[in-house]
Amino acid sequence: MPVVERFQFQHLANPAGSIVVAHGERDVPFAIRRIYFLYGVPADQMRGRHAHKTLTQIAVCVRGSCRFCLDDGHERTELVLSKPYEGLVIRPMMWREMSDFSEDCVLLVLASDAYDESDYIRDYEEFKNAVRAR
Ligand code: T46
Repeated sequence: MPVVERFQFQHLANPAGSIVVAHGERDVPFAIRRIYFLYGVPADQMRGRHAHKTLTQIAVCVRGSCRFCLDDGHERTELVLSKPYEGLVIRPMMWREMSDFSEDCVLLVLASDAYDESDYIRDYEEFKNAVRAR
């Protein structure tokens, strides 16, 4: 799997404005079991700093922008999300860090499962060891 996997939402634009649409299991490659969004994140804050064992997610900045750093244990890549119709697929066992949130940033996340703290790996060394053990 590539480290960076983008997701194009269906984008219906006309002079009256735009609509962005996604159907779970049809467009999005999983059943959407949860959505959440981050907003009001101060510009000097970093979030994430973890990987998930099984969760798959798609993150999209529906307003503003933020920087993602993705790390699969072998390769680390950075990118900026800034388009409300361009998502980022984050597969299991991908370390992520989010930073440089714009003041108006709203980061929407579609998730394949319910919140479960036991699915998180929050220690980078533990993450690297888990990747090595695969
Ligand atoms: C991810 C990135 C992109 C819940 O109780 N339920 C939830 O559904 C979520 C997402 C979080 N929480 C609690 C757990 C923590 O006590 O909210 C607190 C902050 O969560 P966390 O530090 O994990 O937030 P981020 O912004 O570092 O990470 C979040 C998601 O947790 C994570 O899955 O991939 O956004």
